Amino acid sequence: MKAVIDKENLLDILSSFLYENYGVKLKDATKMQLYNAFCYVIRSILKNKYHDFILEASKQESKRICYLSMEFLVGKTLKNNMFNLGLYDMASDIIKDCSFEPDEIFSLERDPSLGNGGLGRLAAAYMDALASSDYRGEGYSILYEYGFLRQYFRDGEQRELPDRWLDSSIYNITRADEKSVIVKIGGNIVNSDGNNKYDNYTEIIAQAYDMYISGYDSHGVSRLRLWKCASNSNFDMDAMLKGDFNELISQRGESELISMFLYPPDNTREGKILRLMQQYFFVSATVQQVVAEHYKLYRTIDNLPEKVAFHINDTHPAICIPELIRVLSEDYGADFDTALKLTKECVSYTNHTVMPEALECWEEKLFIEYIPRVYDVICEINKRQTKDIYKCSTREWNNVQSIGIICDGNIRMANMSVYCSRKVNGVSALHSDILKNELFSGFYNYTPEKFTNVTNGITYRRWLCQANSKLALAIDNCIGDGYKKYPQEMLNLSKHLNDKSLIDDIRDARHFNKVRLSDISKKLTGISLDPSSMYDVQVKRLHEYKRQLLNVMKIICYYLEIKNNPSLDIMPKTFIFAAKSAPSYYHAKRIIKLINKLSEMISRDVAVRELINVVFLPDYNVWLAENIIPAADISEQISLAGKEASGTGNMKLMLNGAITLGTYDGANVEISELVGEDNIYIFGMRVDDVSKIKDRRQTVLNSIESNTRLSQVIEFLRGDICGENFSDIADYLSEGEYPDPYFCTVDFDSYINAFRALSTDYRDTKKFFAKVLSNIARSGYFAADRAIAEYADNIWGADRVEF
Ligand code: 26Q
Repeated sequence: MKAVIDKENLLDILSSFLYENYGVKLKDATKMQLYNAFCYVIRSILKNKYHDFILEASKQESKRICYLSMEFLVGKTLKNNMFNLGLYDMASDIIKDCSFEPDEIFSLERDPSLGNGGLGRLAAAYMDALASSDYRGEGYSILYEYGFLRQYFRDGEQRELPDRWLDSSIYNITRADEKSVIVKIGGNIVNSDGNNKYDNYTEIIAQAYDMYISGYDSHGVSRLRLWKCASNSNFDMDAMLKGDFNELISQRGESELISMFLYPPDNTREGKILRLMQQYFFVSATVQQVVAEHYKLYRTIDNLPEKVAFHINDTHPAICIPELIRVLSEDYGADFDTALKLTKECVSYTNHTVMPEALECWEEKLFIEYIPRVYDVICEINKRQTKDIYKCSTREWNNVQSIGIICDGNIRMANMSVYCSRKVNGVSALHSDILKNELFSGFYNYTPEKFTNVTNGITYRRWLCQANSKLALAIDNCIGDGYKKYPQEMLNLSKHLNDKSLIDDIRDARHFNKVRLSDISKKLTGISLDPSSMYDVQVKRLHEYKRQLLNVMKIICYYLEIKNNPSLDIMPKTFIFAAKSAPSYYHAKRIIKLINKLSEMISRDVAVRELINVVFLPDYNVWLAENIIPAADISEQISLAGKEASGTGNMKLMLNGAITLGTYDGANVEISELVGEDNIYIFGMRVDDVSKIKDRRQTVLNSIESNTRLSQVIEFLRGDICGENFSDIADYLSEGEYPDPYFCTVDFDSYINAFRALSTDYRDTKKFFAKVLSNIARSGYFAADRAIAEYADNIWGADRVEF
């Protein structure tokens, strides 16, 4: 691809920036000065490119795709923007000429962790893909002052530190000065002379900050608008929240509380007022602004659905539905039914979870108190939905119970989102089927055409070309680099499954990445890794359903086997974990401690430590993922079937040539269909098997009783593991009314067998690397570019800006 500017030009701009700002020549610049100079260049190129793009998009009246998400886990952006602008090689040469390594410069940027995990990373991936495919994409979220927690361990336990990422110099978020919006919260609605009047409310100011994300080899640039809260002087947050929100209030002024920090999932249905305020704050600012801009341009709201799509990333921004109805009717004079109709044509909704405890519900009384106008709108929507249901005379009361919006004093956000959206999608084929047949079956009966699937995608250029440049080079040499723009071209690799020199290159790349990861591990934990061992990787949020515990049980089983039979001929293995737990998630935190203690125990045991190494890398984030994933041999995707909506780590690992060891869940199903059963190791119950289980407790107890290895593993947990006892986890697996709720014990045997088969196959290098190559060759499907094209065609009805 052609770079946006040539090298001479780039050198000129860098030099004059350095001279004007620091009085130094390029060659004498410090690391930080050089970093700032590159930030300046990239920022100004992005702004210009965005300006040109929007000019053209406006001429063509291209549809605005407004992607609303509480989270955007963008990762470091400098390298990505350089790469996408075609400046990466040029910049690397310049940096090297200045006697630095490119990564030394890129590492100066903080990793903005404005997200918890998969859902946030997906939103960021889609910003990149929208721009790369020349769609007019706009992300909307909150400029959190504190990102997701930073994790460290003390005596193996997770401890948390705040992530005050905005402190350090963030090069590419700039204030869009004139763009403030007023959001009104609290107060009450009084009826005087037959008219409703909103009174006694509190005004907060939403200030817009923008980040630009360049597409790859395209004209497109996405704009991510992050709202920051500032207060008017009459603001009394303390009173608003009535002491609900303790610690931080006392330490800080009240004004910026709303955009102060990102919530970790709390795994309970109990809502937090501050989180509700965050949701309303950013969707209200967004909706008000977008509609105002639309009206200014077209002088009508009738064509809003033609020109604007609002997409909600799970239900967290679902309040945009009643807010849009409110704005259209209160501010633009639409009657309620017209406003509802327009809203239903504008909004679409992606569901990311089927776990009942993660479905958002808010108590009615919170809405009445904090967002009374929104509450009134929801009541009206609810009335109309009930009427709709009764219009279809064959449906009965049961249905209202399952699909109703307001129920037992609660507002069910998922039901409102389905009822008011043009399209609803799940994030993998299996997950979308579960939505249709189980979670939203009541809705599916009425409006089957609303439901669709878009299997998730990843920014594969980041995960392959940037994170694993050695592998990318090997691929370039074999099939050219057209796949960087057209990911399906990766399929051409499948003609080279027996190409010895390609396989050697891939092995070399992997070895290089393994050494790189070992160095990082040494720095972070003091533990080096043996690059000639097999790297078995499980990296993702810590959650019971993801079953990190099952992986631990496998490791213990292995450990016991070696202890019993020291002469066993086993290939050395390194088990790598990285995962953050929500601070209040007791059980997840115990599993973290178990892994850390097991790691310590094994590393002290001379009889086994040459064969097994367990390491838990702290503070998992996008940067760490970029260093772990390219080094992996095995990708652990072992959730209980039916629980993982899709997974995206599974795709990143596949793209980097790791072999999946997984259950038939989420996007593992699609991976398995693409690569074929010879190139993946699937084990365990399927969704149907899980739902057929009648007596859950007895099934678990039978599994334990019938398997000696398994009972030994559970017994082992009751013993001393580096000064700690994990009987609570043993009990969790085997005692009480609901033992082992995610069926680790039931899938244990089949998991161990699959792992054995995989370990055996790993020893045959030729055979193994043919599998590696088959996986890489078929990973093009998981490009976010493909997912975005599906969203545009089947959900948003949006066209690319033409150039
Ligand atoms: C809820 C209430 C209060 C505070 C926080 C939350 C909250 C925050 C984040 C609830 C859920 C999330 C995140 C969910 C998530 O990341 N889901 C994952 O989405 C991925 C992208 O589609 C899928 O690949 C994963 O399977 C899914 O688990």
